[in-house]
Amino acid sequence: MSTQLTPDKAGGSFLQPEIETLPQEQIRELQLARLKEAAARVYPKVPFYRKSFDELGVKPEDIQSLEDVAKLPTTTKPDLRENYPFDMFAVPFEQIERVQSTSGTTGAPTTVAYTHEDVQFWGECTGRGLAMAGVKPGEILQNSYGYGLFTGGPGLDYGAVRLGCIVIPMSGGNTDRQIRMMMDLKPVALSCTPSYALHLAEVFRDRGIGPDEISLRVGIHGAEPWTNEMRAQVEAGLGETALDIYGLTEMGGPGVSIECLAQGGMHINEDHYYAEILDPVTLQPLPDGELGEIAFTTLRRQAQPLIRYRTRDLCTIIREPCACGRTFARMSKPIGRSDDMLIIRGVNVFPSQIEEVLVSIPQIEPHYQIVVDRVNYLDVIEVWVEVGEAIFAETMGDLERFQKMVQSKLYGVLNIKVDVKLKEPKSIRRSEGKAVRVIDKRK
Ligand code: DLL
Repeated sequence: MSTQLTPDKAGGSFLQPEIETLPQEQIRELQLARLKEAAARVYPKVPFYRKSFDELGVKPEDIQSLEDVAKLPTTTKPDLRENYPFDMFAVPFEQIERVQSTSGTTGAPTTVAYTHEDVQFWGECTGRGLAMAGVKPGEILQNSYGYGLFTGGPGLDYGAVRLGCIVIPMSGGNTDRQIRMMMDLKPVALSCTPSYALHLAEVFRDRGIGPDEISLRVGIHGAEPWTNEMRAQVEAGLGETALDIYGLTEMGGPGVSIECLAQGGMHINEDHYYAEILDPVTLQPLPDGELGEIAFTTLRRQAQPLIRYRTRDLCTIIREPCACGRTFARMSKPIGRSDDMLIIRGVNVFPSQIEEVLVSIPQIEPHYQIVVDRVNYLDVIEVWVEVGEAIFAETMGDLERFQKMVQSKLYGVLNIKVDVKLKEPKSIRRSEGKAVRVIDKRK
């Protein structure tokens, strides 16, 4: 039996219109009821939460309004590491269906566990995302997020199953095979990181295949920060509408929030997640519209519920109605992570600010690397940028003038001197998953 979809007002569809268009007041009522349940679930079952609730002198019954969430303790990545691998579980092992994990490249890995129902809810969230992107039952999704411990591959896969579309479980890498499948099976949708989407676009271009010969209509790209300038390049290169998707392992993976075809921020699945923007220093909740760190409470998860998990991602919450007709609040593209912010000679620099400048210069390819070092006690920042074939063929003097121009554009935005190093076409390593943009040698 194929899933019945209802059109939204932006060209996509609602998977569950009765939930996705619920008036904000009713969403808040639902969230309060589920927040009370979540607090009541973790307090007796997770020793870490019993201890941290007790330390603050708060009991689950103290939650009488959504604002009372501020009385509850926050949870951080180090908390999860200390309780690795099993101590955050809130159900017996017999009820757990699977675990996924972070890569652990920056420390001990953190795991997330799912009951059968948690997995169904996960598919519901990503399935809504595919529907809002306009994918229909019977159409084909090429899923090029990594399968395995990373949540990207399985997360989108469960969404495709929920929606009833056809999934090609490509996983990441093996670009030749990706291209072959895309040309042969003609998927309408592609899911992968934005940096990998750009790489695919580049390979198509090198093989003389134009965007109009590619069957893609829509791309669902996330798992790393990317700018709207980068979005424009992906759209032009692949001939698709590129949408953003956000999530993190600790919250169960992709699908915490997803963009609709109105492309004005990502709708938070508010029936599953309660979002707050916190001041990263005082940890006080900030009003809607202000930039801060987004924290989430899982409202329905059984195996490993988390209360006020501090993501470190910096963004704003948008509550104005969206053109698509969804009532779920949206979050803006994260501008970066509070722990990714580079402090160069006292000046705060986000990699996304550098990306915005670089991608706006047509002669530069959208592949770059930021290298930070300390020389004679002074921070220095180099930005390696890859130039296109045309500019690479120019004279030394022209290249020098070009380099100065890039440098001064960066100075205009960042207010610090950046050393720009021009690199040959195709010399910067392409990513197959998440791109590593910053090498900080000071650490
Ligand atoms: O990246 C889950 C995911 C898979 C999301 C596929 C979207 C698509 P982690 O590996 O745990 O999980 O990394 C989570 O990645 O805290 C953000 O810093 C960053 N991130 C994820 N999505 C976005 C996005 C997956 N759309 C961390 N924009 C998060 C910016 C993102 N940053």
